Amino acid sequence: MATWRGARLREALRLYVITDRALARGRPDIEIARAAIAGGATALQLRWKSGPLSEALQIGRALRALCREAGVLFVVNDRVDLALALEADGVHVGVSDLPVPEVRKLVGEAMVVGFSPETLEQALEAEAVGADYLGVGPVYPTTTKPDAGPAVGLDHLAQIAGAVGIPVVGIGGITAANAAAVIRAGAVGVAVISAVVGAENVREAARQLRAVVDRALAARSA
Ligand code: TZP
Ligand code: MG
Repeated sequence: MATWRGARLREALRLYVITDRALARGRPDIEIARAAIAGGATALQLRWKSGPLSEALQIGRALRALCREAGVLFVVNDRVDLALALEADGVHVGVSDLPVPEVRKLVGEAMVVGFSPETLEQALEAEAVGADYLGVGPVYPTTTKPDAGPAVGLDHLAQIAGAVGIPVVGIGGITAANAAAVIRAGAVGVAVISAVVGAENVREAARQLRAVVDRALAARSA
């Protein structure tokens, strides 16, 4: 398995698209993923919240193959067992999932471990115990994840991104209209569901977002 660390991981976190059946307008996850990758998605996360795991495994295998072929980081949300079964590149956990040290014990060193901290303290702790990247949000209000809590805002994101050495992606309510501000706050990329998965033209939505992120990153390093 190739190792996604350092600059390679930061590059892979530019446009992080997360699957969501409910928002996909009946289109299969694989179709959404193909279009998102064609538009410039650099990471894809399988987010499976309900339904049989056997089906998640089947869909995940197709997504896994697609991402491998395209050189896109493939991450599984919440489920370490599913990530291992799919030989995913990464697994992403939150404060209600298995703690990062336990996840690391299970997945080994090669797999990327992402974590969603709710506080600066949790962010620093996650870095200390070996998380590879952080997802911080919801940056803006979102209805996609009902239990995500109120928007944390750009200042919270900037505080965490400034305090840790690992890459941070912003998540929650991010669109092409507000993604540049997320990058200016210190994120290496944006994680999105509705802005891409819910778009009528998934490829074009991904292309626009990717262009905004690329431009903002280039301006930051100029
Ligand atoms: N975690 C924090 S906000 C969120 C998740 C999974 C939902 C992001 O979805 P959207 O549609 O991009 O706001
Ligand atoms: Mg989770």
